[in-house]
Amino acid sequence: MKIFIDGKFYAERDAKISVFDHGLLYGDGVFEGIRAYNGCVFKLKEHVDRLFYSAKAILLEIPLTPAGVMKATVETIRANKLRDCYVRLIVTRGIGTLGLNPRSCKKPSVIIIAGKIQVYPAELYARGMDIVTVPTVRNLHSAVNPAIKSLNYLNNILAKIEANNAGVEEAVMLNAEGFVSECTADNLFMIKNGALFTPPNYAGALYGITRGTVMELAEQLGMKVSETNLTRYDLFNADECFLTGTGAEIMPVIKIDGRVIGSGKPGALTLTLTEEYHALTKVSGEPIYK
Ligand code: PXG
Repeated sequence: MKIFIDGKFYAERDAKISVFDHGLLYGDGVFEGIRAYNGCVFKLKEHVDRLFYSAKAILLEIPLTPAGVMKATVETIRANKLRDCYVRLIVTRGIGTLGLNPRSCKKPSVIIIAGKIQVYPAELYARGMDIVTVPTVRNLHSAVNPAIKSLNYLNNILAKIEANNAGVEEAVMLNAEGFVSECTADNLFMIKNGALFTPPNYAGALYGITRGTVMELAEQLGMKVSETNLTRYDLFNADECFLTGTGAEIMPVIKIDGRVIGSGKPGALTLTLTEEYHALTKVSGEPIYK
């Protein structure tokens, strides 16, 4: 595996960063999780744009232009001769002193890893997921805005541990007001009477790229799409529910906190949206091999 660090490629065992990097010391940095399908990087521009928005929000100056980051991403995949892969794009604050002051970090680092995709088993997509609400609430937008895809994922990791301790794979996270925000690494959607609903960013949701794609696909299918506050009651009484994320794509949810959702099977509109999503991943994206 060849890993991109600050403009050079390194073999896996030589791909190392300093213990004084504030990405390690404080989780000070931003990242993206991107996917390539059949030789094309899906929604590359959207991911790179979000990386720059996250960086701007934490006053981190990425030492490349957006076009430069896109080019480096494609080159990293090409260097690894991959066609279907998962890409982790990371920008850390860089090497500094042991104090948290970011001004001690003179040069942010850009790291790009193109690797295998970790996907849930096919049976889970066919059966649908059982999820639970967890005690850890989503970060306040007035504290660390959940729109920032930062290297500081403890909020999500705590929720993931709580879900795993309850014997399930994913968690519904609520915000401090008790409204639904999202899951630990996926956005959450519900369908009621043919209309699609998902929480807004101010409820603690990341502006997910898959979320945006699914909202567009639903509109093209003539569905009404709303970004609105949702309660657990709304989820329990939904006709269908699903998660979206670059890794998971669209995962049906069939049970929440012991309440069966809809028929207890992946819903018809969820399956239609999944087919449309897969079709789009096959025909769009930035070509890796021109
Ligand atoms: N919410 C959160 C908190 C996320 O981290 C999503 C929603 C979905 O966003 P996209 O843009 O992917 O549709 C994410 C992104 C992993 C992993 O290894 C998962 C994500 C990112 C990076 C790694 O499971 N999810």
